[in-house]
Amino acid sequence: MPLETPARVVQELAAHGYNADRQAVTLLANQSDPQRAIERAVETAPDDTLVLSADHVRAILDTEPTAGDYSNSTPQNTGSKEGSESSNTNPSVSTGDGSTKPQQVSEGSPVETKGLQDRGSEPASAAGSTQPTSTAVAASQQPSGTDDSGSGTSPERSITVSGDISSTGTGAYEDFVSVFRDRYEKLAGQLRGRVNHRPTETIENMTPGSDAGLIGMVSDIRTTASGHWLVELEDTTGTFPCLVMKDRDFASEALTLLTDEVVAVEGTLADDGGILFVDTFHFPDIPRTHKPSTADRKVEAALISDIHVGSEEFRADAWSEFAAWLHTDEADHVEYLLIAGDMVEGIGVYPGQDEELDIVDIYDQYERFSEYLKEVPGDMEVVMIPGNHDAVRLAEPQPAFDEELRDIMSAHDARISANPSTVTVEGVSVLMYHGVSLDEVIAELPEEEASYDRPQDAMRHLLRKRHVAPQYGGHTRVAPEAEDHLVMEEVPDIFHTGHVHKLGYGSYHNVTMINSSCWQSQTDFQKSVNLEPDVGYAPIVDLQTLDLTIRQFV
Ligand code: D5M
Ligand code: FE
Ligand code: ZN
Repeated sequence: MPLETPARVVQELAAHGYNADRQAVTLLANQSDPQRAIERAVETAPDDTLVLSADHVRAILDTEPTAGDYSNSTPQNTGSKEGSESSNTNPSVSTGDGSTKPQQVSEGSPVETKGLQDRGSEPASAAGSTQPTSTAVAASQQPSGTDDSGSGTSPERSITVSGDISSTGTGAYEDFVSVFRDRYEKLAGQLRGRVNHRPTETIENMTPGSDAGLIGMVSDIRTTASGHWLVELEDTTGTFPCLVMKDRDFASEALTLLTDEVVAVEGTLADDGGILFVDTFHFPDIPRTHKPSTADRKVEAALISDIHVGSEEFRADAWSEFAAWLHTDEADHVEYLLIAGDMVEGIGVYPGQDEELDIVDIYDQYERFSEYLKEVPGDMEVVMIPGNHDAVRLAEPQPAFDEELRDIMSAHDARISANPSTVTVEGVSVLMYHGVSLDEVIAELPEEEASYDRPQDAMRHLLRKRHVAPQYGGHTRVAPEAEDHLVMEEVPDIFHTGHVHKLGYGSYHNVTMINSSCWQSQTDFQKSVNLEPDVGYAPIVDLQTLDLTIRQFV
């Protein structure tokens, strides 16, 4: 394994049971033979050392005739550029100082003067108008792609879809163990290079009062009698209690935690060693340096969800207006249609649903949906994933529609994939996830952190946790699998969800977030839970610039 990057040096040291401070890691990574330098550093470390210091590394390098000259910080090998970059590119650390606030999207010159940063609760400033409302929001930086194709000679379309699972889970206890173990491994891997951490079993034996850090899955969160937060973190060696004092400026971070997410903490062990007083939280997070990819030509995608065909409240009028618009010159560049679940209303989804069904047979609902899909121009590329109203298992990840349903929906030759899936459209990666966990995030977090009026806030928390459905056992059903397919291993360029029937958009560390409203008026059930849906909006993304335009069709 090449060891030219700090992350790899950290891994190698961890394999020997050591951490090192950041400067020491950089010194080792800059060696022409990092492997040998690490071995020497480890061999000569004092017995009780857990963390290798830069001084120690310098001392052994000074006695090493072929080692680099550190008084002159010239990189020793080609890996050192990458090394020095990544040593200071910690993804955002949540210190409660506001550093993880969503990045404002106003940078890119909104067309309207309302100062659209991200989308709040007021859909359609032009509500009531029968014309489509158009609101452009620049949600990205400059495009990185270059248009060398010349206008009029469009390169071929390119689209790939990944994430389609063929379920391997048996539902056995071992599958739950392996899915959570895999989650821990994947997310701990994202945190390891950034935190000086030890396994919990080692921390239990450390000197009381010393500094310590650990990476764990949140197994419990409770308030103490005096109003502090006690967060129990679990890793593969045990659990350890971590106390967040209520008067610390980052204490509110504890309120954003969900059970089963993976975080890292650093702090000081109590005098009796049995608890860690937290000084900092670290989330897997999206690196601030993320640069979204863009298409090489002018091409657009419409991102929608929650069509609910078969419901009495399905808005056929709005749908047909949208489909008709797609045939107009204005929509010439809209070549892709991404649908993030709830194609149909389904049956037996909530109590009393049958009284509001227009079509009572689930297959007839898909037949009708297919007819509506045919209104869309035949040359559009369509991608569909299921939602909780669709006829696939509820537990996530939800597999793609089966053969019978694919046959019914074959009209458009649509790409049909699992929930969640990543679809890469002309280089732009879109993480499509129906969004059932948004209910959970909104229910668990304080109102100012996540609400139905601003689904993009809940989406931002999922991005920070690098997991689409962190909490197990509530609204979201997680399927036992060998692997956790719900971890965001790669940073998406666009995060597309639906489910809550509210329009919301924004940008977080240059990831464009879009929650795409619905095509169904308020149901009695939604009335009973006070849900006022946003109906008939189509967010359109320019894939070359990542600018977003919201159109309304009611
Ligand atoms: O979800 C539409 C919205 O309605 C979503 O935010 C959840 C909410 N909803 C749906 N079912 C329930 C139940 N049983 N309790 C509370 N809230 C709910 P959709 O998936 O389209 O039904
Ligand atoms: Fe829905
Ligand atoms: Zn839904």
